[in-house]
Amino acid sequence: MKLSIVLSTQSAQFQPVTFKGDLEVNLKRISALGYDGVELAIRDPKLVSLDDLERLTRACGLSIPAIGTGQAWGEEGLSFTDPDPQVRRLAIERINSHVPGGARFEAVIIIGLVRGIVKPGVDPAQAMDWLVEALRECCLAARLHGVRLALEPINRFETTLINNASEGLELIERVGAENFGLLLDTFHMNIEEPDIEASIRACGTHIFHFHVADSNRWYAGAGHLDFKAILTTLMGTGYSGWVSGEFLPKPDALVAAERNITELRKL
Ligand code: LER
Ligand code: MN
Repeated sequence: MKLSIVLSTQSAQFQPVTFKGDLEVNLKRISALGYDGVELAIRDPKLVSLDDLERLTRACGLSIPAIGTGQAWGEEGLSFTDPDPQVRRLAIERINSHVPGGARFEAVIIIGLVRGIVKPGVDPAQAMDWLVEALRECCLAARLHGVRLALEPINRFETTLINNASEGLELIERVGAENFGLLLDTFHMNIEEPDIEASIRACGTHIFHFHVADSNRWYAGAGHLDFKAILTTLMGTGYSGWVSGEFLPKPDALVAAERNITELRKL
């Protein structure tokens, strides 16, 4: 099982980004704990140097399996489903601007909250149409460079668009792109899925990336999720991707990261 953990390349409000702050120091810490990779949360690729990221991660022997993009929503309000066409255009361009990084690191580009929410006064069917259109455009741009996109079903308290695995699978059908799949996150699944293992099996080969946090969004082992059953089921689908820790830095980032990897390696 290839294990990674989320690291933000810049400061952000989103709480569960486990590591924030000095990139070099954090990469060294993550590598020393035994992680194989680091999932980078990048608000805007213009703010980072791919050369520097490659040099720094290589020096620590870390891969970059995925790039998180949600800060474009959290910090700037960009989304695929905003009623303002200019905002939708900027969101599409922002996601397309992650493609060079995705190609260089063979990283999946994550479509989390940048999909947006159904804003007041917007017809939900219209929001879905905007979402499908935007995803088709981004998938096409990414496909030319062999890059994959993964949409993350996110719980109802954070978005009204695509909360669970079955909605994710319907969206995959509608988008109809080979390089489009799902990112499943155990924290969201614990809220939304009637049966976590059954949903993992239903998503099967459409799973491009996987986030772990326990039921309380602390590290694996801190809550009541059965990670043995969850990860056995995931591997049973033939999944050969990454299991990436995205949890609250509690009691602090280092302790959480250390306890998470200890728990998961035990399985
Ligand atoms: C991001 O991966 C995530 O899980 C969301 O909760 C973002 O708000
Ligand atoms: Mn997540």
